[in-house]
Amino acid sequence: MTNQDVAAKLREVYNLMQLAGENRFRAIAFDRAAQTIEGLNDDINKHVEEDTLTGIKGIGKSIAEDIKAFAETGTMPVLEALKERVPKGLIEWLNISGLGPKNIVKIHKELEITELTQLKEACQSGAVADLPGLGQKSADKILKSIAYLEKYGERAHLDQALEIAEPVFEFVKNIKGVQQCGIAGSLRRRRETIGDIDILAAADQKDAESIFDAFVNHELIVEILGQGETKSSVRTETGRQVDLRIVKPDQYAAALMYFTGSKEHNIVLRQRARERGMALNEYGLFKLTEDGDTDFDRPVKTDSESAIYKKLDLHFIPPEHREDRGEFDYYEQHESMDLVEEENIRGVVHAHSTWSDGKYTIRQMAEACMDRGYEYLGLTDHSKTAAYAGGLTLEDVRKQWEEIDELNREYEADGKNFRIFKGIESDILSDGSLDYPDEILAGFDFVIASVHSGMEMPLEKMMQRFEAAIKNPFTRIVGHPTGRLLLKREESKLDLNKLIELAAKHNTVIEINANPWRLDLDWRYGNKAGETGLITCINPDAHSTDGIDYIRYGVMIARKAKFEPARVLNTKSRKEFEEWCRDS
Ligand code: DGT
Ligand code: CA
Ligand code: CA
Ligand code: ZN
Repeated sequence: MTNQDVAAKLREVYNLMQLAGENRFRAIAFDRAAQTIEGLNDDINKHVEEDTLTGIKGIGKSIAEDIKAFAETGTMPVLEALKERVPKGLIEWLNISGLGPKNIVKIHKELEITELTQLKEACQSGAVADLPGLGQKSADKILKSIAYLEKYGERAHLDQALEIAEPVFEFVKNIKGVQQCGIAGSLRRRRETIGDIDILAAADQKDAESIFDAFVNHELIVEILGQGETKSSVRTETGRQVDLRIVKPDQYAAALMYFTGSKEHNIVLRQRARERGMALNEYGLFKLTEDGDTDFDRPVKTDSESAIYKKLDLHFIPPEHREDRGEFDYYEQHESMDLVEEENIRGVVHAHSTWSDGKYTIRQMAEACMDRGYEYLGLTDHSKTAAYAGGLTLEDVRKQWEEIDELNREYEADGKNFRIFKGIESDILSDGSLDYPDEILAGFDFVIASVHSGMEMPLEKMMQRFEAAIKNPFTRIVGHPTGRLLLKREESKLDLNKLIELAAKHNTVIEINANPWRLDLDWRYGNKAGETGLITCINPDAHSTDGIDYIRYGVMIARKAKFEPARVLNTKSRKEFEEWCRDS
Protein backbone atom coordinates (compact mmCIF):
# COMPACT_ATOMS: atom_id res chain seq x y z
CA MET A 1 0.00 0.00 0.00
CA THR A 2 1.36 3.42 -0.92
CA ASN A 3 0.91 6.66 0.98
CA GLN A 4 -1.40 7.78 -1.82
CA ASP A 5 -3.52 4.65 -1.45
CA VAL A 6 -4.03 5.35 2.23
CA ALA A 7 -4.80 9.02 1.61
CA ALA A 8 -7.32 8.11 -1.08
CA LYS A 9 -9.10 5.70 1.25
CA LEU A 10 -9.26 8.27 4.04
CA ARG A 11 -10.63 10.85 1.63
CA GLU A 12 -13.27 8.38 0.54
CA VAL A 13 -14.31 8.05 4.16
CA TYR A 14 -14.49 11.83 4.44
CA ASN A 15 -16.75 12.15 1.38
CA LEU A 16 -19.02 9.36 2.43
CA MET A 17 -19.31 10.66 5.97
CA GLN A 18 -20.61 13.97 4.68
CA LEU A 19 -23.27 12.21 2.68
CA ALA A 20 -24.11 9.92 5.56
CA GLY A 21 -24.70 12.95 7.75
CA GLU A 22 -21.91 12.01 10.15
CA ASN A 23 -20.57 14.46 12.67
CA ARG A 24 -18.72 17.20 10.74
CA PHE A 25 -15.67 17.27 12.95
CA ARG A 26 -15.27 13.55 12.77
CA ALA A 27 -15.43 13.78 8.97
CA ILE A 28 -12.90 16.62 8.76
CA ALA A 29 -10.43 14.60 10.81
CA PHE A 30 -10.29 12.09 7.95
CA ASP A 31 -9.70 14.81 5.37
CA ARG A 32 -6.85 16.22 7.46
CA ALA A 33 -5.30 12.81 7.95
CA ALA A 34 -5.43 12.21 4.19
CA GLN A 35 -3.63 15.48 3.56
CA THR A 36 -0.98 14.70 6.14
CA ILE A 37 -0.26 11.28 4.69
CA GLU A 38 0.02 12.62 1.16
CA GLY A 39 2.74 14.94 2.39
CA LEU A 40 4.64 12.38 4.39
CA ASN A 41 8.34 12.04 3.65
CA ASP A 42 8.55 8.41 4.58
CA ASP A 43 6.68 5.22 3.94
CA ILE A 44 3.41 4.75 5.81
CA ASN A 45 4.09 0.99 5.95
CA LYS A 46 7.07 1.68 8.17
CA HIS A 47 4.82 3.52 10.63
CA VAL A 48 2.41 0.60 10.62
CA GLU A 49 5.18 -1.91 11.30
CA GLU A 50 6.82 0.17 14.01
CA ASP A 51 3.48 1.19 15.48
CA THR A 52 4.31 4.91 15.22
CA LEU A 53 1.19 6.08 13.38
CA THR A 54 -0.14 8.13 16.27
CA GLY A 55 3.20 9.98 16.35
CA ILE A 56 2.24 11.61 13.02
CA LYS A 57 0.62 15.01 13.45
CA GLY A 58 -3.13 14.78 12.84
CA ILE A 59 -3.39 10.98 13.17
CA GLY A 60 -5.32 9.98 16.26
CA LYS A 61 -5.81 6.58 17.78
CA SER A 62 -8.96 5.73 15.89
CA ILE A 63 -7.67 6.69 12.44
CA ALA A 64 -4.45 4.81 13.22
CA GLU A 65 -6.58 1.71 13.78
CA ASP A 66 -8.34 2.29 10.46
CA ILE A 67 -5.00 2.51 8.67
CA LYS A 68 -3.77 -0.67 10.33
CA ALA A 69 -6.96 -2.43 9.27
CA PHE A 70 -6.37 -1.21 5.73
CA ALA A 71 -2.82 -2.57 5.79
CA GLU A 72 -4.02 -5.95 6.98
CA THR A 73 -7.26 -6.42 5.09
CA GLY A 74 -7.17 -3.97 2.19
CA THR A 75 -10.16 -2.07 3.49
CA MET A 76 -11.46 -0.24 6.56
CA PRO A 77 -14.51 -1.32 8.55
CA VAL A 78 -15.59 2.31 8.83
CA LEU A 79 -15.55 2.60 5.04
CA GLU A 80 -17.45 -0.61 4.46
CA ALA A 81 -20.12 0.47 6.91
CA LEU A 82 -20.46 3.82 5.15
CA LYS A 83 -20.65 2.21 1.74
CA GLU A 84 -23.66 0.26 2.85
CA ARG A 85 -25.36 3.45 3.85
CA VAL A 86 -24.49 5.74 0.91
CA PRO A 87 -25.42 5.06 -2.75
CA LYS A 88 -22.44 5.29 -5.11
CA GLY A 89 -23.96 7.78 -7.56
CA LEU A 90 -24.33 10.43 -4.87
CA ILE A 91 -20.59 10.77 -4.43
CA GLU A 92 -20.34 12.37 -7.86
CA TRP A 93 -22.88 14.98 -6.79
CA LEU A 94 -20.30 16.41 -4.41
CA ASN A 95 -18.61 18.00 -7.44
CA ILE A 96 -21.63 20.16 -8.24
CA SER A 97 -20.85 23.67 -7.10
CA GLY A 98 -23.62 25.19 -5.01
CA LEU A 99 -24.97 21.81 -3.93
CA GLY A 100 -23.83 20.83 -0.44
CA PRO A 101 -24.08 17.46 1.31
CA LYS A 102 -27.27 18.47 3.14
CA ASN A 103 -29.22 19.20 -0.03
CA ILE A 104 -27.76 16.17 -1.77
CA VAL A 105 -29.18 14.00 0.97
CA LYS A 106 -32.51 15.81 0.87
CA ILE A 107 -32.93 15.41 -2.90
CA HIS A 108 -31.82 11.82 -2.75
CA LYS A 109 -34.26 10.91 0.04
CA GLU A 110 -37.27 12.80 -1.24
CA LEU A 111 -36.98 11.86 -4.91
CA GLU A 112 -35.31 8.50 -4.43
CA ILE A 113 -32.68 9.14 -7.08
CA THR A 114 -28.93 8.48 -7.02
CA GLU A 115 -27.51 9.18 -10.48
CA LEU A 116 -26.35 12.44 -11.99
CA THR A 117 -28.58 11.90 -15.03
CA GLN A 118 -31.59 11.43 -12.75
CA LEU A 119 -30.72 14.62 -10.92
CA LYS A 120 -30.56 16.47 -14.22
CA GLU A 121 -34.02 15.18 -15.17
CA ALA A 122 -35.42 16.06 -11.77
CA CYS A 123 -34.15 19.62 -12.14
CA GLN A 124 -35.67 19.90 -15.62
CA SER A 125 -39.03 18.42 -14.63
CA GLY A 126 -39.53 20.77 -11.69
CA ALA A 127 -39.28 18.00 -9.11
CA VAL A 128 -36.25 19.60 -7.44
CA ALA A 129 -37.84 23.05 -7.51
CA ASP A 130 -40.87 21.67 -5.62
CA LEU A 131 -38.78 20.45 -2.71
CA PRO A 132 -38.98 22.56 0.47
CA GLY A 133 -36.01 24.88 0.78
CA LEU A 134 -34.82 24.46 -2.82
CA GLY A 135 -36.99 26.20 -5.44
CA GLN A 136 -36.60 27.00 -9.14
CA LYS A 137 -33.50 29.13 -8.65
CA SER A 138 -31.62 26.29 -6.98
CA ALA A 139 -32.72 23.85 -9.64
CA ASP A 140 -31.48 26.16 -12.39
CA LYS A 141 -28.20 26.61 -10.60
CA ILE A 142 -27.72 22.87 -10.27
CA LEU A 143 -28.48 22.41 -13.96
CA LYS A 144 -25.94 25.01 -14.92
CA SER A 145 -23.31 23.42 -12.73
CA ILE A 146 -23.99 19.99 -14.19
CA ALA A 147 -23.67 21.38 -17.70
CA TYR A 148 -20.41 23.01 -16.66
CA LEU A 149 -19.12 19.81 -15.07
CA GLU A 150 -19.94 17.87 -18.20
CA LYS A 151 -18.23 20.33 -20.44
CA TYR A 152 -15.15 21.42 -18.56
CA GLY A 153 -14.55 19.30 -15.50
CA GLU A 154 -14.12 21.07 -12.20
CA ARG A 155 -10.55 22.29 -12.37
CA ALA A 156 -8.25 24.02 -14.83
CA HIS A 157 -4.61 23.39 -15.64
CA LEU A 158 -2.12 25.97 -14.42
CA ASP A 159 -1.46 27.38 -17.90
CA GLN A 160 -5.13 27.85 -18.68
CA ALA A 161 -5.78 29.53 -15.33
CA LEU A 162 -2.89 31.94 -15.91
CA GLU A 163 -4.08 32.69 -19.44
CA ILE A 164 -7.43 33.78 -18.04
CA ALA A 165 -6.24 35.42 -14.85
CA GLU A 166 -3.46 37.58 -16.24
CA PRO A 167 -5.52 39.72 -18.65
CA VAL A 168 -8.38 40.02 -16.14
CA PHE A 169 -5.91 41.06 -13.45
CA GLU A 170 -4.28 43.64 -15.75
CA PHE A 171 -7.73 44.99 -16.52
CA VAL A 172 -8.89 45.22 -12.90
CA LYS A 173 -5.62 46.83 -11.82
CA ASN A 174 -6.33 49.71 -14.17
CA ILE A 175 -9.98 50.30 -13.28
CA LYS A 176 -10.44 53.76 -11.79
CA GLY A 177 -10.46 53.61 -8.00
CA VAL A 178 -8.41 50.43 -7.64
CA GLN A 179 -5.50 51.23 -5.36
CA GLN A 180 -3.89 47.80 -5.09
CA CYS A 181 -4.64 44.54 -6.82
CA GLY A 182 -3.36 40.98 -6.75
CA ILE A 183 -4.09 37.42 -7.74
CA ALA A 184 -4.72 35.23 -4.68
CA GLY A 185 -5.87 31.64 -4.07
CA SER A 186 -4.37 28.47 -5.45
CA LEU A 187 -3.13 30.28 -8.54
CA ARG A 188 -0.90 32.55 -6.48
CA ARG A 189 0.34 29.44 -4.68
CA ARG A 190 1.10 27.87 -8.09
CA ARG A 191 -0.86 24.71 -7.58
CA GLU A 192 -0.82 22.37 -10.57
CA THR A 193 -4.59 22.63 -11.00
CA ILE A 194 -6.85 25.53 -10.15
CA GLY A 195 -10.48 25.47 -8.99
CA ASP A 196 -11.44 29.09 -9.36
CA ILE A 197 -9.40 32.24 -9.87
CA ASP A 198 -9.33 34.68 -6.97
CA ILE A 199 -8.57 38.35 -7.54
CA LEU A 200 -8.35 40.87 -4.74
CA ALA A 201 -8.51 44.65 -5.01
CA ALA A 202 -8.16 47.46 -2.51
CA ALA A 203 -10.47 50.44 -2.98
CA ASP A 204 -12.50 53.00 -1.06
CA GLN A 205 -16.04 51.83 -0.43
CA LYS A 206 -17.52 54.57 -2.60
CA ASP A 207 -15.69 53.15 -5.64
CA ALA A 208 -16.63 49.50 -5.14
CA GLU A 209 -19.82 49.56 -7.17
CA SER A 210 -18.30 51.10 -10.26
CA ILE A 211 -15.33 48.72 -10.07
CA PHE A 212 -17.64 45.69 -9.96
CA ASP A 213 -19.59 47.14 -12.88
CA ALA A 214 -16.48 47.48 -15.00
CA PHE A 215 -15.33 44.00 -13.99
CA VAL A 216 -18.50 42.14 -14.96
CA ASN A 217 -18.55 43.94 -18.29
CA HIS A 218 -15.07 42.78 -19.28
CA GLU A 219 -15.07 41.07 -22.68
CA LEU A 220 -13.88 37.72 -21.30
CA ILE A 221 -16.83 37.46 -18.93
CA VAL A 222 -19.97 35.75 -20.15
CA GLU A 223 -22.03 35.20 -17.02
CA ILE A 224 -22.48 36.69 -13.56
CA LEU A 225 -22.79 33.95 -10.97
CA GLY A 226 -23.29 36.15 -7.96
CA GLN A 227 -22.73 39.71 -6.86
CA GLY A 228 -22.64 41.11 -3.36
CA GLU A 229 -21.21 44.18 -1.66
CA THR A 230 -17.67 42.87 -1.40
CA LYS A 231 -17.50 40.01 -3.87
CA SER A 232 -18.52 39.28 -7.40
CA SER A 233 -18.29 35.85 -9.04
CA VAL A 234 -18.30 35.49 -12.80
CA ARG A 235 -17.73 32.87 -15.43
CA THR A 236 -15.40 33.46 -18.36
CA GLU A 237 -15.96 32.25 -21.90
CA THR A 238 -13.72 29.27 -21.18
CA GLY A 239 -16.13 28.22 -18.43
CA ARG A 240 -13.81 29.18 -15.59
CA GLN A 241 -14.98 31.00 -12.50
CA VAL A 242 -13.31 34.21 -11.34
CA ASP A 243 -14.00 35.79 -7.94
CA LEU A 244 -13.23 39.47 -7.45
CA ARG A 245 -13.19 40.74 -3.88
CA ILE A 246 -12.86 44.38 -2.95
CA VAL A 247 -11.55 45.33 0.48
CA LYS A 248 -10.66 48.61 2.18
CA PRO A 249 -7.08 49.67 1.58
CA ASP A 250 -6.05 49.16 5.21
CA GLN A 251 -7.40 45.58 5.09
CA TYR A 252 -5.63 44.65 1.90
CA ALA A 253 -2.56 42.93 3.36
CA ALA A 254 -4.54 40.70 5.73
CA ALA A 255 -7.12 39.91 3.07
CA LEU A 256 -4.44 39.02 0.51
CA MET A 257 -2.89 36.69 3.04
CA TYR A 258 -6.24 35.14 3.93
CA PHE A 259 -7.42 34.60 0.37
CA THR A 260 -4.06 33.29 -0.77
CA GLY A 261 -4.40 30.43 1.68
CA SER A 262 -3.88 27.61 1.83
CA LYS A 263 -6.51 26.90 4.42
CA GLU A 264 -3.97 24.70 6.20
CA HIS A 265 -1.39 27.50 6.20
CA ASN A 266 -3.97 29.97 7.50
CA ILE A 267 -4.91 27.70 10.37
CA VAL A 268 -1.33 27.70 11.63
CA LEU A 269 -1.04 31.46 11.19
CA ARG A 270 -4.14 32.06 13.29
CA GLN A 271 -2.80 29.73 15.94
CA ARG A 272 0.50 31.62 16.03
CA ALA A 273 -1.41 34.89 16.36
CA ARG A 274 -3.39 33.55 19.34
CA GLU A 275 -0.23 32.33 21.03
CA ARG A 276 1.01 35.90 20.80
CA GLY A 277 -2.13 37.52 22.20
CA MET A 278 -3.54 38.52 18.82
CA ALA A 279 -6.24 37.46 16.40
CA LEU A 280 -5.67 37.20 12.66
CA ASN A 281 -8.55 37.21 10.21
CA GLU A 282 -9.31 38.47 6.72
CA TYR A 283 -9.73 42.04 8.05
CA GLY A 284 -6.44 42.39 9.83
CA LEU A 285 -4.42 41.58 12.90
CA PHE A 286 -6.02 42.59 16.21
CA LYS A 287 -5.27 42.51 19.91
CA LEU A 288 -7.31 40.10 22.03
CA THR A 289 -9.66 41.28 24.74
CA GLU A 290 -9.20 39.97 28.27
CA ASP A 291 -11.77 37.30 27.47
CA GLY A 292 -9.71 36.20 24.52
CA ASP A 293 -12.04 37.66 21.89
CA THR A 294 -10.95 39.65 18.87
CA ASP A 295 -10.77 43.32 19.82
CA PHE A 296 -11.67 45.05 16.57
CA ASP A 297 -11.02 48.42 18.24
CA ARG A 298 -7.38 47.59 18.72
CA PRO A 299 -5.87 46.71 15.34
CA VAL A 300 -2.15 45.99 15.15
CA LYS A 301 -0.81 48.13 12.38
CA THR A 302 0.47 46.00 9.52
CA ASP A 303 0.56 47.33 5.99
CA SER A 304 2.06 44.36 4.18
CA GLU A 305 2.12 40.59 4.33
CA SER A 306 5.74 40.82 5.49
CA ALA A 307 4.69 42.98 8.41
CA ILE A 308 2.06 40.46 9.47
CA TYR A 309 4.52 37.57 9.21
CA LYS A 310 6.97 39.59 11.28
CA LYS A 311 4.43 40.03 14.07
CA LEU A 312 4.07 36.25 14.05
CA ASP A 313 7.87 35.82 14.34
CA LEU A 314 8.24 34.65 10.77
CA HIS A 315 10.07 35.93 7.74
CA PHE A 316 8.01 36.47 4.60
CA ILE A 317 6.80 33.13 3.26
CA PRO A 318 6.58 33.07 -0.53
CA PRO A 319 3.05 32.15 -1.68
CA GLU A 320 4.17 28.93 -3.35
CA HIS A 321 5.29 27.58 0.02
CA ARG A 322 2.09 28.29 1.92
CA GLU A 323 0.91 24.72 2.21
CA ASP A 324 1.81 23.77 5.80
CA ARG A 325 4.58 21.52 4.62
CA GLY A 326 7.47 22.59 6.76
CA GLU A 327 7.48 26.27 5.81
CA PHE A 328 6.96 27.50 9.38
CA ASP A 329 10.05 25.78 10.74
CA TYR A 330 12.10 27.03 7.84
CA TYR A 331 11.00 30.67 7.72
CA GLU A 332 11.23 31.00 11.49
CA GLN A 333 14.95 30.54 11.03
CA HIS A 334 15.70 31.82 7.54
CA GLU A 335 15.04 35.10 5.85
CA SER A 336 14.50 33.54 2.44
CA MET A 337 15.11 30.45 0.36
CA ASP A 338 17.33 30.32 -2.69
CA LEU A 339 14.82 29.37 -5.39
CA VAL A 340 15.37 28.79 -9.08
CA GLU A 341 14.09 31.50 -11.44
CA GLU A 342 13.23 31.49 -15.13
CA GLU A 343 16.32 33.60 -15.86
CA ASN A 344 18.53 30.86 -14.39
CA ILE A 345 17.52 28.36 -17.07
CA ARG A 346 20.19 28.27 -19.78
CA GLY A 347 19.32 25.26 -21.88
CA VAL A 348 16.36 23.33 -23.24
CA VAL A 349 16.47 19.66 -22.34
CA HIS A 350 13.90 17.12 -23.55
CA ALA A 351 12.49 18.15 -26.91
CA HIS A 352 11.25 16.26 -29.93
CA SER A 353 11.69 16.91 -33.64
CA THR A 354 10.11 15.62 -36.86
CA TRP A 355 12.44 12.60 -36.49
CA SER A 356 9.82 11.26 -34.06
CA ASP A 357 6.53 12.94 -33.11
CA GLY A 358 7.64 16.58 -32.98
CA LYS A 359 6.17 19.14 -35.37
CA TYR A 360 9.40 20.97 -36.30
CA THR A 361 12.80 20.06 -37.67
CA ILE A 362 15.91 20.00 -35.50
CA ARG A 363 17.04 23.23 -37.10
CA GLN A 364 13.72 24.95 -36.37
CA MET A 365 13.76 23.75 -32.78
CA ALA A 366 17.36 24.90 -32.33
CA GLU A 367 16.61 28.32 -33.77
CA ALA A 368 13.58 28.68 -31.50
CA CYS A 369 15.88 27.96 -28.55
CA MET A 370 18.40 30.56 -29.73
CA ASP A 371 15.63 33.12 -30.23
CA ARG A 372 14.72 32.65 -26.60
CA GLY A 373 18.31 33.13 -25.49
CA TYR A 374 19.12 29.53 -24.58
CA GLU A 375 22.63 28.14 -25.05
CA TYR A 376 21.80 24.55 -25.91
CA LEU A 377 19.18 22.07 -26.96
CA GLY A 378 19.19 18.56 -25.53
CA LEU A 379 17.27 16.86 -28.32
CA THR A 380 15.50 13.68 -27.22
CA ASP A 381 13.33 12.00 -29.80
CA HIS A 382 11.53 8.75 -28.96
CA SER A 383 13.31 5.40 -29.07
CA LYS A 384 12.48 2.49 -31.34
CA THR A 385 9.89 0.68 -29.20
CA ALA A 386 7.72 3.82 -29.24
CA ALA A 387 6.78 3.06 -32.84
CA TYR A 388 3.41 4.84 -32.40
CA ALA A 389 5.39 8.04 -31.75
CA GLY A 390 7.81 7.54 -34.64
CA GLY A 391 10.56 6.11 -32.45
CA LEU A 392 14.02 6.06 -34.05
CA THR A 393 15.49 2.87 -35.52
CA LEU A 394 19.23 2.26 -35.16
CA GLU A 395 19.62 3.51 -38.70
CA ASP A 396 17.66 6.68 -37.88
CA VAL A 397 19.81 7.33 -34.83
CA ARG A 398 23.02 7.30 -36.85
CA LYS A 399 21.53 9.60 -39.48
CA GLN A 400 20.21 11.96 -36.84
CA TRP A 401 23.66 12.17 -35.26
CA GLU A 402 25.10 13.21 -38.64
CA GLU A 403 22.51 15.94 -39.00
CA ILE A 404 23.24 17.22 -35.50
CA ASP A 405 27.01 17.19 -36.10
CA GLU A 406 26.49 19.20 -39.24
CA LEU A 407 24.29 21.79 -37.54
CA ASN A 408 26.76 22.12 -34.68
CA ARG A 409 29.61 22.70 -37.13
CA GLU A 410 27.52 25.41 -38.77
CA TYR A 411 26.79 27.14 -35.43
CA GLU A 412 30.44 26.99 -34.48
CA ALA A 413 31.51 28.45 -37.81
CA ASP A 414 29.01 31.27 -37.29
CA GLY A 415 30.45 31.91 -33.83
CA LYS A 416 27.18 31.12 -32.06
CA ASN A 417 27.26 30.14 -28.42
CA PHE A 418 24.90 27.26 -29.08
CA ARG A 419 25.09 23.50 -29.26
CA ILE A 420 22.68 20.65 -29.86
CA PHE A 421 23.29 17.66 -27.62
CA LYS A 422 22.50 14.19 -28.85
CA GLY A 423 19.95 12.81 -26.46
CA ILE A 424 17.23 10.21 -26.66
CA GLU A 425 14.06 9.60 -24.69
CA SER A 426 14.44 5.88 -24.32
CA ASP A 427 11.46 3.80 -23.32
CA ILE A 428 11.97 1.86 -20.14
CA LEU A 429 10.91 -1.60 -21.29
CA SER A 430 8.75 -3.69 -19.01
CA ASP A 431 11.79 -5.45 -17.52
CA GLY A 432 13.50 -2.14 -16.83
CA SER A 433 16.03 -2.28 -19.65
CA LEU A 434 16.62 0.54 -22.12
CA ASP A 435 15.67 0.44 -25.76
CA TYR A 436 19.02 0.14 -27.65
CA PRO A 437 22.15 -1.97 -27.41
CA ASP A 438 24.88 -0.52 -25.20
CA GLU A 439 27.13 0.53 -28.08
CA ILE A 440 24.37 2.80 -29.40
CA LEU A 441 23.47 4.10 -25.95
CA ALA A 442 27.15 4.97 -25.47
CA GLY A 443 26.99 7.22 -28.51
CA PHE A 444 24.42 9.60 -27.03
CA ASP A 445 25.49 12.62 -25.00
CA PHE A 446 22.80 11.71 -22.48
CA VAL A 447 19.75 9.47 -22.11
CA ILE A 448 16.34 10.24 -20.64
CA ALA A 449 14.55 7.07 -19.58
CA SER A 450 10.74 7.18 -19.48
CA VAL A 451 7.87 4.75 -19.13
CA HIS A 452 5.37 5.00 -21.96
CA SER A 453 3.61 1.64 -21.82
CA GLY A 454 2.56 -0.88 -19.21
CA MET A 455 1.83 2.00 -16.85
CA GLU A 456 -0.67 0.04 -14.80
CA MET A 457 1.84 -2.43 -13.39
CA PRO A 458 1.55 -3.31 -9.75
CA LEU A 459 3.67 -1.12 -7.53
CA GLU A 460 6.35 -3.64 -6.74
CA LYS A 461 6.99 -4.54 -10.37
CA MET A 462 6.99 -0.90 -11.35
CA MET A 463 9.57 -0.13 -8.69
CA GLN A 464 11.79 -2.97 -9.90
CA ARG A 465 11.46 -1.60 -13.40
CA PHE A 466 12.53 1.89 -12.36
CA GLU A 467 15.28 0.54 -10.15
CA ALA A 468 16.80 -1.33 -13.08
CA ALA A 469 16.57 1.78 -15.24
CA ILE A 470 18.15 3.99 -12.62
CA LYS A 471 20.98 1.55 -12.01
CA ASN A 472 21.72 1.42 -15.73
CA PRO A 473 24.78 3.68 -16.11
CA PHE A 474 23.46 5.06 -19.40
CA THR A 475 20.37 6.54 -17.74
CA ARG A 476 21.11 10.14 -16.77
CA ILE A 477 17.58 11.48 -16.36
CA VAL A 478 14.27 9.84 -15.46
CA GLY A 479 11.39 11.34 -17.48
CA HIS A 480 7.87 12.12 -16.13
CA PRO A 481 8.06 9.48 -13.36
CA THR A 482 4.38 8.84 -12.67
CA GLY A 483 3.09 9.26 -16.22
CA ARG A 484 0.10 11.18 -14.92
CA LEU A 485 -1.98 13.44 -17.12
CA LEU A 486 -3.56 15.95 -14.78
CA LEU A 487 -7.39 15.86 -14.73
CA LYS A 488 -7.25 13.06 -17.26
CA ARG A 489 -5.15 10.02 -16.44
CA GLU A 490 -4.17 8.57 -13.08
CA GLU A 491 -0.54 8.23 -12.13
CA SER A 492 1.30 4.91 -12.10
CA LYS A 493 1.61 3.23 -8.74
CA LEU A 494 5.03 4.23 -7.44
CA ASP A 495 6.76 4.77 -4.15
CA LEU A 496 8.14 8.17 -5.02
CA ASN A 497 10.01 8.58 -1.75
CA LYS A 498 11.97 5.45 -2.54
CA LEU A 499 12.42 6.44 -6.18
CA ILE A 500 13.92 9.76 -5.12
CA GLU A 501 16.30 8.03 -2.72
CA LEU A 502 17.40 5.65 -5.44
CA ALA A 503 17.91 8.38 -8.00
CA ALA A 504 19.86 10.56 -5.59
CA LYS A 505 22.06 7.64 -4.62
CA HIS A 506 22.85 6.75 -8.21
CA ASN A 507 23.39 10.33 -9.28
CA THR A 508 20.41 10.20 -11.60
CA VAL A 509 18.34 13.28 -12.32
CA ILE A 510 14.52 13.17 -12.10
CA GLU A 511 12.96 15.69 -14.43
CA ILE A 512 10.18 18.08 -13.63
CA ASN A 513 8.23 17.66 -16.82
CA ALA A 514 7.00 21.21 -17.40
CA ASN A 515 4.08 20.31 -19.65
CA PRO A 516 1.08 21.67 -17.69
CA TRP A 517 -0.69 18.34 -18.13
CA ARG A 518 2.12 16.58 -16.33
CA LEU A 519 4.11 18.73 -13.85
CA ASP A 520 5.64 15.45 -12.80
CA LEU A 521 7.77 15.10 -10.46
CA ASP A 522 5.04 16.33 -8.15
CA TRP A 523 6.03 19.31 -5.97
CA ARG A 524 4.78 17.49 -2.87
CA TYR A 525 7.99 15.48 -2.97
CA GLY A 526 10.13 18.60 -2.80
CA ASN A 527 11.01 18.11 0.87
CA LYS A 528 12.16 14.58 0.20
CA ALA A 529 14.12 15.75 -2.83
CA GLY A 530 15.82 18.39 -0.70
CA GLU A 531 16.77 15.94 2.04
CA THR A 532 18.36 13.53 -0.42
CA GLY A 533 20.02 16.21 -2.54
CA LEU A 534 18.14 15.08 -5.64
CA ILE A 535 18.93 17.00 -8.82
CA THR A 536 16.09 17.86 -11.19
CA CYS A 537 15.98 19.24 -14.71
CA ILE A 538 13.15 21.52 -15.82
CA ASN A 539 12.15 19.91 -19.09
CA PRO A 540 9.55 21.28 -21.50
CA ASP A 541 9.12 17.95 -23.35
CA ALA A 542 8.54 20.24 -26.32
CA HIS A 543 6.87 18.76 -29.37
CA SER A 544 6.80 22.16 -31.08
CA THR A 545 8.60 25.48 -30.82
CA ASP A 546 5.78 26.86 -28.63
CA GLY A 547 6.22 23.90 -26.33
CA ILE A 548 9.61 25.29 -25.26
CA ASP A 549 7.74 27.96 -23.31
CA TYR A 550 6.32 25.34 -20.94
CA ILE A 551 9.57 25.85 -19.05
CA ARG A 552 7.78 28.70 -17.29
CA TYR A 553 5.36 26.29 -15.56
CA GLY A 554 8.15 23.90 -14.72
CA VAL A 555 10.00 26.71 -12.95
CA MET A 556 6.87 27.52 -10.95
CA ILE A 557 6.60 23.92 -9.79
CA ALA A 558 10.34 23.67 -9.08
CA ARG A 559 10.08 26.73 -6.84
CA LYS A 560 7.12 25.21 -5.07
CA ALA A 561 9.21 22.06 -4.63
CA LYS A 562 12.00 24.20 -3.11
CA PHE A 563 14.71 23.63 -5.73
CA GLU A 564 17.62 26.05 -5.69
CA PRO A 565 19.44 26.77 -8.99
CA ALA A 566 22.32 24.48 -8.05
CA ARG A 567 19.98 21.48 -7.97
CA VAL A 568 18.51 22.20 -11.38
CA LEU A 569 20.57 20.63 -14.16
CA ASN A 570 19.67 23.05 -16.92
CA THR A 571 20.87 26.07 -15.01
CA LYS A 572 24.28 24.86 -16.20
CA SER A 573 25.99 26.81 -18.95
CA ARG A 574 26.67 25.10 -22.25
CA LYS A 575 30.24 24.30 -21.16
CA GLU A 576 29.10 22.92 -17.81
CA PHE A 577 26.43 20.83 -19.50
CA GLU A 578 29.10 19.40 -21.82
CA GLU A 579 31.11 18.40 -18.76
CA TRP A 580 28.06 16.82 -17.15
CA CYS A 581 27.51 14.77 -20.30
CA ARG A 582 31.10 13.55 -20.20
CA ASP A 583 31.41 12.53 -16.56
CA SER A 584 28.71 9.90 -16.38
P1 DGT B 1 -9.05 26.21 -5.54
O1 DGT B 1 -9.83 27.40 -5.92
O2 DGT B 1 -9.88 25.04 -5.21
O3 DGT B 1 -7.98 25.87 -6.52
O4 DGT B 1 -8.26 26.52 -4.16
P2 DGT B 1 -8.09 27.89 -3.37
O5 DGT B 1 -7.00 27.67 -2.39
O6 DGT B 1 -7.94 29.03 -4.30
O7 DGT B 1 -9.44 27.97 -2.55
P3 DGT B 1 -10.68 28.98 -2.60
O8 DGT B 1 -10.82 29.64 -3.92
O9 DGT B 1 -11.85 28.19 -2.11
O10 DGT B 1 -10.35 30.04 -1.49
C1 DGT B 1 -9.27 30.93 -1.63
C2 DGT B 1 -8.52 31.03 -0.33
O11 DGT B 1 -9.36 31.64 0.66
C3 DGT B 1 -8.10 29.71 0.28
O12 DGT B 1 -6.87 29.25 -0.22
C4 DGT B 1 -7.99 30.08 1.73
C5 DGT B 1 -9.08 31.10 1.93
N1 DGT B 1 -10.28 30.46 2.46
C6 DGT B 1 -11.43 30.24 1.81
N2 DGT B 1 -12.33 29.64 2.60
C7 DGT B 1 -11.73 29.45 3.78
C8 DGT B 1 -12.13 28.87 5.03
O13 DGT B 1 -13.23 28.38 5.20
N3 DGT B 1 -11.20 28.87 6.02
C9 DGT B 1 -9.96 29.40 5.85
N4 DGT B 1 -9.10 29.37 6.86
N5 DGT B 1 -9.56 29.95 4.72
C10 DGT B 1 -10.43 29.98 3.70
CA1 CA C 1 -9.48 29.62 -5.88
CA1 CA D 1 -12.60 31.29 -4.74
ZN1 ZN E 1 9.12 13.39 -24.40
